[in-house]
Amino acid sequence: MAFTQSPLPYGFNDLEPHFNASVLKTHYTKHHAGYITKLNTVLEDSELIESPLEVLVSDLSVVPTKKRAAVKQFAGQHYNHDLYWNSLSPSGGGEPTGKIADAINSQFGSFAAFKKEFNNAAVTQFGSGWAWLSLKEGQLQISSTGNEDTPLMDGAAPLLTLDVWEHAYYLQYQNRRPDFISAFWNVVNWENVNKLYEAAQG
Ligand code: MN3
Repeated sequence: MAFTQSPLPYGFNDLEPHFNASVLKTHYTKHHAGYITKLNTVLEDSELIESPLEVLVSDLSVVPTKKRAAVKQFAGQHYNHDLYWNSLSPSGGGEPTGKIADAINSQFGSFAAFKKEFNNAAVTQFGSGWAWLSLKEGQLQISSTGNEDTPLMDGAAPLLTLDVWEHAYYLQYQNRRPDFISAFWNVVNWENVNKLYEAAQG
């Protein structure tokens, strides 16, 4: 059983006008799908193709040295994009709800302060990468990573991510990454963040 792409949990048009259909369609059908194809090609002669994705991403020691760089790249991208699609929702946006709202308020002081710190991580990530909200040792943490790296590699549980590779926004926002980040807050899937937060707490 090779790695497969989960269906996008909404239609390509459903995040308009914040994220337009051409951005989503190209991103999902070309970029994300392409990473999965490449991951399967690298592992086509290996039992590792049966591994849970999280295992490959969090522990590369199971991968033969000569395949390690490619697996890191493509498995990381596959994992990150899966979380990214689930971080977005047509009925998302607005203030956080549920337990994550309480945790954000108690740790960052307010949603506004949290948002400012997350925005800063997303804007200042130089070049291609990701902005994150994760849970590590019971604490929420905001971070950014380059390329395909993820806080999962560092033992944290990712809860929310924003793809800040140019392919994620250039078709709609060109070089205006801050406008893309502002648009993101209109479609954040707080329900999914809460689900992952509760799961990460065990
Ligand atoms: Mn991407």
